[in-house]
Amino acid sequence: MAVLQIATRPFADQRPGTSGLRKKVKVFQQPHYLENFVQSVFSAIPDRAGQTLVLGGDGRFYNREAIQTILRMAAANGWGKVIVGRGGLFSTPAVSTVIRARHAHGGIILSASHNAGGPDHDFGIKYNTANGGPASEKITDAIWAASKAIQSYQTLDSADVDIDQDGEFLLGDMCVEICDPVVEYVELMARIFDFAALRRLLQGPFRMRFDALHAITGPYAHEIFEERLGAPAGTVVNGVPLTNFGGGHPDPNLVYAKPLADHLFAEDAPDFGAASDGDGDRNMILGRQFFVTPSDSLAVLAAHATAIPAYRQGLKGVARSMPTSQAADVVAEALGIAHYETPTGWKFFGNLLDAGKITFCGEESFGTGSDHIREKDGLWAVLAWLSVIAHTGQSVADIVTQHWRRFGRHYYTRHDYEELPAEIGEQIIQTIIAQLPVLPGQSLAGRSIITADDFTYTDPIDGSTSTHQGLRLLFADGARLIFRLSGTGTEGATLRIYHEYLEKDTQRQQQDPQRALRDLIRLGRDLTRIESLTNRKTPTVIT
Ligand code: VG1
Ligand code: CO
Repeated sequence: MAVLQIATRPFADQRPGTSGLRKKVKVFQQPHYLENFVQSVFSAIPDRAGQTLVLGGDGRFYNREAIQTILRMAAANGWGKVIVGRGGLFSTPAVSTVIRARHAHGGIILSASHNAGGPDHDFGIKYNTANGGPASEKITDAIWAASKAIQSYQTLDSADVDIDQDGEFLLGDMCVEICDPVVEYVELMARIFDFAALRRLLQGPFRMRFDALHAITGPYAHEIFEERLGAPAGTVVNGVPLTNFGGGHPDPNLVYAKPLADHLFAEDAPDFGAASDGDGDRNMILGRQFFVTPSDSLAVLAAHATAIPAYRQGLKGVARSMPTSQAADVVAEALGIAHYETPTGWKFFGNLLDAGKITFCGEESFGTGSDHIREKDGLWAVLAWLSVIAHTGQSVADIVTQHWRRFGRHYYTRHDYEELPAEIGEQIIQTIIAQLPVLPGQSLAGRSIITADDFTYTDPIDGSTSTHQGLRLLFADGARLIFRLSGTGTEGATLRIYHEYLEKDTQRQQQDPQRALRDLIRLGRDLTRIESLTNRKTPTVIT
């Protein structure tokens, strides 16, 4: 089979965002667009010859076509072997698992995660390195640089291969292995958790529902909850992955996973509900008539970590992304372990995990995980919660309210304004940046501001610095108001406003967060002038 050198020209918009390159499917379908980006990824990995690559995606529209293109290009670019999940499928946590288990050099994940799928929606591509985690900014910058200079790409003159049968075959000089995408991941979960104890829980009167939102976790959840843990058939709903996720947003929050939320808030609700996102790395946790914020979830799991066999020795430390509430910090201080604050995006946890500084980490955006892999992991979080429930014998609501009584409640809410005109998004951020110097010392929303800055992070392991990671207003009482533009959207700009304060008074821990945070919410609206600039009276999504 001949290697072809195809001439091309750079596209100006191939800069990876918070988590890889995400664009409309139509953008990816332009001639050479996917190929240019894949070649730029390969060019950023000069030592790839003869190495192993893991490849798979969340099954969204264009997944199968992209797999064929990438296989041909991988063969032409000298990779030794590519391990592909059967049908071209792999969840993000499973890719991370397989990279580590098989000592692969890296992996390519095809997903736009929580963004909608289908011919008119989103596609995405992300590169992970040998530790199983998202490529560092150094590598994504190299990919971006390569994409701006590209003149040609290499591919193979070959027919499509069969990705639906397990086995190994040669494509040019490269070995292709098609494997079960579920097995290795499930084995890892069985090593971390006490499956016998979870089986006892799920085979008793305890009832749960897992909503896979027609995304990638369906096959994994069926195998874990129904096959291995013996939960009744029907525990997993929407468990068949569809290329358009059944027309919804595969985003596990109260807005996009509303049917699950409604089910858990109904009269005869089950004890526990959970959902995951398009690529399986996010999680939403619900109890009967109870929603657990992701920030609280990280803190609760940290406080109860020793209930899980793999963490019985305790945690080395915990980390959270900057906009995530400080609930986990309070637990870390009580446990006498270190805590870290990183910018948004899982790639920033990689060095801390690799260096053994932290065991658990999480983000407010429904991401929780541990050092078992280098990605956030939706089903891991669900199994962790089930372990805490099995261990304590308590309901989700009791576990969380007791946690608040002990550590205080971090009232928290995030307001998203999606699909703003890009220049308005930029204008809002610049307006706040202009005010940063005069804000400290002022008293606003009934509290005094002590710091107002644009968050800069210096990685404690390699000393690298990341700037412009979000605007922070820090108040004297520990409250925070944070502003960022999303780095994963594909349409205009998405403004995220994060609000938080700590309530230690146990008599005042049962309020509606929107009410408890109303002064900060109003201040956020005023400072952004969102209503007068955009005419939007309410956010698109409130979590
Ligand atoms: C969002 C979240 C961030 C998360 C990222 C990828 O990024 O806020 O916490 O790491 O999505 O998650 P942004 O830049 O839009 O705020 V996933 O599940 O979409 O890979
Ligand atoms: Co995701």
